[in-house]
Amino acid sequence: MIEQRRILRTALPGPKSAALAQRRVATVSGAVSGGNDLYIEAAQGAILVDADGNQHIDFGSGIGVASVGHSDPRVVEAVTKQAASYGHTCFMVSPYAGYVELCEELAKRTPGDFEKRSALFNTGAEAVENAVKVARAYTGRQAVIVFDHAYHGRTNLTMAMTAKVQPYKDGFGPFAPEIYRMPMAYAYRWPTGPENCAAEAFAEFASLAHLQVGENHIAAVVVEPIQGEGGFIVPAPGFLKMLREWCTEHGVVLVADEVQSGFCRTGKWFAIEHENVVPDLVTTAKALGGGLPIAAVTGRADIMDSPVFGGLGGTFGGNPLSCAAALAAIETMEVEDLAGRATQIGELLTERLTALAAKYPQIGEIRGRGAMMAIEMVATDGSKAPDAALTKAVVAGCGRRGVLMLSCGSYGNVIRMLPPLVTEMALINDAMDVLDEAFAEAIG
Ligand code: PLZ
Repeated sequence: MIEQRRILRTALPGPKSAALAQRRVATVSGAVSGGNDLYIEAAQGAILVDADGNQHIDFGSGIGVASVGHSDPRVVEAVTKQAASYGHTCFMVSPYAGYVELCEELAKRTPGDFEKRSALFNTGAEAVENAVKVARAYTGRQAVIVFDHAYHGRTNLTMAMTAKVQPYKDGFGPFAPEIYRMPMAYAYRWPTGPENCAAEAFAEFASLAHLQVGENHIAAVVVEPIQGEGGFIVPAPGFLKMLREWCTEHGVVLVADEVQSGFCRTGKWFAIEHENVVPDLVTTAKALGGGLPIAAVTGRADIMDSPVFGGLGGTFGGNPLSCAAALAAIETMEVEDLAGRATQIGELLTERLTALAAKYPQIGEIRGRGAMMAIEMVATDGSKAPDAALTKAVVAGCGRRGVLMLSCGSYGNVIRMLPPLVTEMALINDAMDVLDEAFAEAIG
């Protein structure tokens, strides 16, 4: 058992981590993204133990994956058992129960009380790609609508769907065609004020869709119910509902990309439920696998069954180990009421962040839902100019003190908080104390 406590035994990074960082430079592509130089040797619950024995509080969860906590006992047991039994047969060749059982769970947990079907994949990007394939097959149309600040992945199609060029798309074109980007209802930065945001963003969307694309060419609208990499932007209330109604009116498939926001993270099984909106398709990954790679597209049976037989698949999609892990992770979410825990974490985070914002006017906005919370750093002159330098300094200051925080946002000025949903409140408080210290140090 790893004690759920932050412990610093060496300067960071310690000698073993530093040595690994050197070996990395000599062997890992310099283009692979990197955060810190702390090499992890063990992890449990909300604590990461590095190669030098330092214990860090994990506020990133491996980018929203470890919602059930690191090394969740149910996941460990299920994967160990599965590995000893068989590791891979390929569902398309020799099927097995785990795949079917996971599709049953997905049908049960995702929004909508209609008949559903799922297909399983390996990564979030692959799930998004397949949702687009399905929507195109179903509608016989090609165009796909995405939004400002969107992140959907790094494959060719999903790069086109992702908004930000640096670092995701730079030099990697040409990109897939028939992707159209529309304004996001980003209330904090909406020019005429947050109260007008949803209606005006939707009006602009509807106008652009009509004038520049044509409703009858649009296969899908793909939207993150809370934008992840783009800055934890919660669409202004009502915006998702307006999109839903518009999609229904025009026969367009509404895809909720819940890769980052799904599976209890926001205090409900899926973030879109907060807006009482039912999408036609949902893409999931990350937390679904409890640490193993797996992804899914789930939705209306008639839509999911519309591609030709054999049109969906892949060697590893729904690998037995990943299915076993996902079934165990879902059980933990249910039994431990992790949605309820996410709500509690969100309440404590909101309280602590509100106090910090009163102290540091650089915090322009606190936003998010449940255990998917963020703060946006801006200039203090009222201009809301993004302050990426301060963001970087605060994240680094947290890192030096043993709290792993992640930044995000189109302007790199958002600190996001994605602790495992099993994180004890004492650890949340400790991390918030550290965040306070890091702010004080960075501001000087
Ligand atoms: N859709 C909403 O958040 C992945 C990517 C980090 P994959 N987000 C983290 C990085 O720098 O690569 C994500 C997401 C949403 C799709 C994806 C893509 O999921 O499993 O990384 O392919």
